[in-house]
Amino acid sequence: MKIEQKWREYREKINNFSATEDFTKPKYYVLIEFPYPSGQGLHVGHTRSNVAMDVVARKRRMQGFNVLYPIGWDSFGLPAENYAIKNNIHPKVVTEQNIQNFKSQLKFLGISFDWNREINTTNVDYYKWTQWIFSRLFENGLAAKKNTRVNWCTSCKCVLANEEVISGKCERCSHTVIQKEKSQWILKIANYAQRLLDDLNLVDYPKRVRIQQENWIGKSQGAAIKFKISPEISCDIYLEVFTTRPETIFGVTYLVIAPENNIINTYNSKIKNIQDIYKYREESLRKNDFERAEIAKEKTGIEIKGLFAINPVNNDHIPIFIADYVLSEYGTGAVMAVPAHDERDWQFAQKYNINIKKVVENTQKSGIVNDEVYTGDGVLINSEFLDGLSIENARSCIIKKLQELNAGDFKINYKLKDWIFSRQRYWGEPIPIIDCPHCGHVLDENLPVELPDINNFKPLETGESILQSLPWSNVLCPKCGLPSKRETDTMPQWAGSSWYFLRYLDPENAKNFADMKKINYWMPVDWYNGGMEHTTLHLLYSRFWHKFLYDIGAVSTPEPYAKRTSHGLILSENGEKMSKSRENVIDPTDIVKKYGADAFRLYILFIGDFEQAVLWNSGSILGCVRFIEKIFGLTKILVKTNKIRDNISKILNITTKKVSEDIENLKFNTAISAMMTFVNDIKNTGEITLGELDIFTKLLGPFAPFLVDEIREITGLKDIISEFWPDYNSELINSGNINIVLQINGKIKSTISVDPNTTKEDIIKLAESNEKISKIINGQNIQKKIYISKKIVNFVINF
Ligand code: ANZ
Ligand code: ZN
Repeated sequence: MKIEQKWREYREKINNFSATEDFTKPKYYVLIEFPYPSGQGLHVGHTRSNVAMDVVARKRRMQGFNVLYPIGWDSFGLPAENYAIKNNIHPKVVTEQNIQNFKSQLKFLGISFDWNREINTTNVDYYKWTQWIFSRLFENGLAAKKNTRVNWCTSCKCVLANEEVISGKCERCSHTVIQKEKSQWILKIANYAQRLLDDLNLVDYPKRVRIQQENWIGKSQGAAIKFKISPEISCDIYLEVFTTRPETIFGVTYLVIAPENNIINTYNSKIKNIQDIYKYREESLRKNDFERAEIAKEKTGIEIKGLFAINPVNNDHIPIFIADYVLSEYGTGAVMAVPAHDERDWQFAQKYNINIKKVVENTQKSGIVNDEVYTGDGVLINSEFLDGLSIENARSCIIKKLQELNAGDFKINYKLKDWIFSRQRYWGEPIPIIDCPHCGHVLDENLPVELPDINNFKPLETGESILQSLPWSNVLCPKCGLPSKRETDTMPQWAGSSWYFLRYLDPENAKNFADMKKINYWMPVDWYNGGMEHTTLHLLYSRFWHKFLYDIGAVSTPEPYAKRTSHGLILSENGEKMSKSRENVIDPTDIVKKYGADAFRLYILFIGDFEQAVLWNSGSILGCVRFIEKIFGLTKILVKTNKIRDNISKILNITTKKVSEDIENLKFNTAISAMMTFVNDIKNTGEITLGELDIFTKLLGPFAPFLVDEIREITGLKDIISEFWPDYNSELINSGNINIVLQINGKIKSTISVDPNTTKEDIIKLAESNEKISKIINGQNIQKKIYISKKIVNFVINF
């Protein structure tokens, strides 16, 4: 431990991990999600990403890159504010204490961050630029105030974004979320939906991340169709529906509108059962979208008596219902119901005894399924001019017809909604807008708009921020001078993290958020690792802001992150999520004090596949402690020659290749086992040469930096900082190997090259995992595996 402290101080003093401003060097930008400095401190789960990316950063430095691996604090947000309210202490003070705590924890672990670029979203010098970006969004029409139904947390007294509502509950406090009508700032992220989708082709994201982004954006292609309403009160009033199945229009037997639909108010004098309708509407407004859209739930609704709709293609008169399974915010908030071919409509029609008209025939088993809903492929029936057409052909045909009739057109719809951007809380960036009775919303160009220093942060009973009650909010309009009111909503926590990776490039810049030369050099981020829980919120928001900055020429790349990876959670020993309330949090500092930072680092990487969730196991760390002792033991059998022995050369090359590749593929655990194998092999020979130790410690350096610094010093090897990552010789790795032919049912499919000492079991395993073979045998019934010694593996399969 003393050794570690010595090297910790040494590295800090000579500043080895700062990125340089030498823009002639190739660059590499490694990023982790900057932490929210919570009062609970860092737990072992948080460190998985930091340590893993530290290995990457250290390897890249040895590969000759100018590496940027920065750290900062995402420090606005509710927990600090709630704590402040409860304990009567300024959130700024709480936040500062938490940061100091996190900082010492991270330094203890020996993460090679560039501490000279530390940022903090609650610093005025930082949030000035968050406000600046908001101002540009406002100028470009992408920020506006809008009356919307919002998710309202009854406990936090705060608006939540859709992404912050989990199964109808507040993500933070788990209290019930209700719907409330409120005037809110929104950012028009939906305008960027298509580009956020398209540009996934420009980046290297894991499949699971990509799919989550695509689903969240939720693109649907179909048609918007207008149905006339009778009796008509005005020829411009239609019910417009959005459908992904326009070809089923002859099967429409009713329309359904969301309870919020305006038609009800417009026609209230014509509706015979208006009182019942109002009652139903009131009841459904109490539910949130999550409850309403639940597929399993029994559908409810009520017919609007006195009105009917007219099908534009055959002039059928059809009833109109209101039902809360139709969401007002999706599509047009109205649905043409085709009970024969849509599950929900079918349930609804059964319940309310509505006609079911079949228009698609299942050509595979025609005539069999008559009274069940059919959602599959087939040909059109009962549909006049569409009869006999395939679904695809019928779709283009009907849209043409609707266009002719002026009753409909192609339509693309996205599930991605605009981003509700205001919070009625104190501890956030003030929105730099002044509301003037004469000029409307006017930008306050005098940035930063600072949060006033106060000592009571409790929101008002009305749910508004305390800022509204302060003299601070009374200003004169910058345009006309009339007494006006400042915007007292603040930004959500997602604001500061939507652009932080840009501030790292130039954290002190007072004229710009970052200098363009630096942006040109450093962007995009080369490798960004973070949690799966951030793939729909933070990743999408920050991509949106970056694209906007790109559009106004403020950054040089359309995408912020070239490559994204994601780590699995570290769970407590009994499989629960670690949290203070469960009292199962493991503090890395305790482990480091007991076993050392290197042992901790090795263990957190060795614990299991980086991309999968794993259970923490305090006992297993001893294996890593013993590995470190073994490595120290090598210095006792050291032979002072730079030579690499012939019988060691091959295993050293194999280890180098394995460690080099495994780091790139996030297989830190198998990289460490390869190094363990190497150490055992070396021990068996009874000695190690200085040349061998040199290469081995270079491989180990990114994983266990303190140990390596010490060993290299006492054995007279050069400081690893000035050394390069070792190369390997592929020819040597394969030399002396034998080729094994892989067959399936006696036919040659591939070959593998193996060491002649490999066991039969291992050879069969290698054969099974061979790319060509595994593709064929996957999911098949293997009857026999035949091994002909040192020559052939043959899989016998009954296809
Ligand atoms: C007629 C139809 C026939 C439909 C059929 C489906 C099957 P996605 O894929 O999610 O975009 N829909 C439209 N707006 C809705 C709303 N506000 N609330 C609830 N449901 C709504 O789904 C689009 C389909 O969901 C649309 O296509 C519509 O029903 C329904 F055999 O129209 B469909
Ligand atoms: Zn004015």
